[in-house]
Amino acid sequence: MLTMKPFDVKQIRKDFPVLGRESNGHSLVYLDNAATTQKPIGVIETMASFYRERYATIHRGVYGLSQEATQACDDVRQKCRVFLNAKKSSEIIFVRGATEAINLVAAGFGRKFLKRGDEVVISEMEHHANIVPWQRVCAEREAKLRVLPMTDKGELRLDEYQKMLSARTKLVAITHVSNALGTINPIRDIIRLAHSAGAVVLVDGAQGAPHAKVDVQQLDCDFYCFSGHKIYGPTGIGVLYGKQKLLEEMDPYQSGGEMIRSVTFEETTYAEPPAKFEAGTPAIAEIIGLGPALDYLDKIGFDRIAAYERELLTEATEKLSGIDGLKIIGTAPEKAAVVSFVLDGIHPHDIGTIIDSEGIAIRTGHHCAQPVMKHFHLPATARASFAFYNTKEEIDRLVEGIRKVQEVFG
Ligand code: C6P
Repeated sequence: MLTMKPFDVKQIRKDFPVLGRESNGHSLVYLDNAATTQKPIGVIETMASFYRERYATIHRGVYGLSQEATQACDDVRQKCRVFLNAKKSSEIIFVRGATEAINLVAAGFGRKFLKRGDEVVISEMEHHANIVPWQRVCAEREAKLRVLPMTDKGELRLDEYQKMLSARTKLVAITHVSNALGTINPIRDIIRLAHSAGAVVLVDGAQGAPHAKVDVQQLDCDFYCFSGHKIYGPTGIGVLYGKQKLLEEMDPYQSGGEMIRSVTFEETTYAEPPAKFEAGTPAIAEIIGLGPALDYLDKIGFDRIAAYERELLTEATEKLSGIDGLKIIGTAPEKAAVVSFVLDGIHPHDIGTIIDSEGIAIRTGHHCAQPVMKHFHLPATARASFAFYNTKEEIDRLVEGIRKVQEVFG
């Protein structure tokens, strides 16, 4: 039997320089990983050395420096292909992040293929980035936006989903993991059912890709997207995976340099994917910085990441549940390491502010998921979201911090 190498979190933390700093006179406890993750030294140094020693534009230069930068970006596209197990690297589109990826599909697929009376299915637990682009394109195309409800535990109602799907359903856009609740959705089933109704599926992987191995061929999703900054890489870079055939059929998103084959004042023809969707000079240093982030995840391995994060989730859930007056929001059996909670009589913003004075960083608010807040009749929650560099001692610090908050409000 194969045994996993022990998970040495102390050693891992040494790779993330910021984790060694103080905040408000205490050692920093960073628990806002669903918003954005910290960067390993390899990412920081790769970007710095690119700017220091290797910086140039890509695709356009006949000179060596530019060719080197072009090769480095092509190598990262290839790494992204392997990361998602896409068939071809032309199915990997560089975007600014998950938000831009979803807008790209709403514009490039939605505007072109949605017709009056067609339906787009999203869910009640979507982030605004996977609601608003669909609302806008449905209004423009006179299509109907349908919302798959969830239970009070934060699980999608698959019974309702089956009833909702019909020949009118053109697209299903669902999050892999909820940012506000932590629920891991059964996306394989969701994709299979959508396909049997003839719909294409976009999976918002902003919170999924950082926590588990994604295999787009096995999932058979039509689109999958994620943000680099949530998987230990730079901001300003993300990935949209799309099936080659769909990318060829879709319209481009932005127009300008790089995305064309030929331009005259009478007519423009477009380049093949991925260039067709990558107008303008890309985020070169950020693309290059994404490479070592993917290497880092690969080195640790998603089996170990998932197992360790599950331990953190279990421990945090048990310890927080033991606090009188604390209620966890989002109690689905399949969860990523995200714990949203509220405290009796205390506004989440006060929780966030007071525990910040203890050096603990969590997010408070509606988490860009106002329909989730509405479901639970809440204005906001406090959210602790964990990464594989967090420790059980940090969970204890969070618990102590929450007890301090309760003391202040006595
Ligand atoms: N969620 C959070 O704190 P961008 O901003 O494009 O990198 O990612 C947008 C996005 C899309 N989908 C989901 C499920 C997300 O969680 C996010 C970003 C952050 O929860 C910022 S609101």
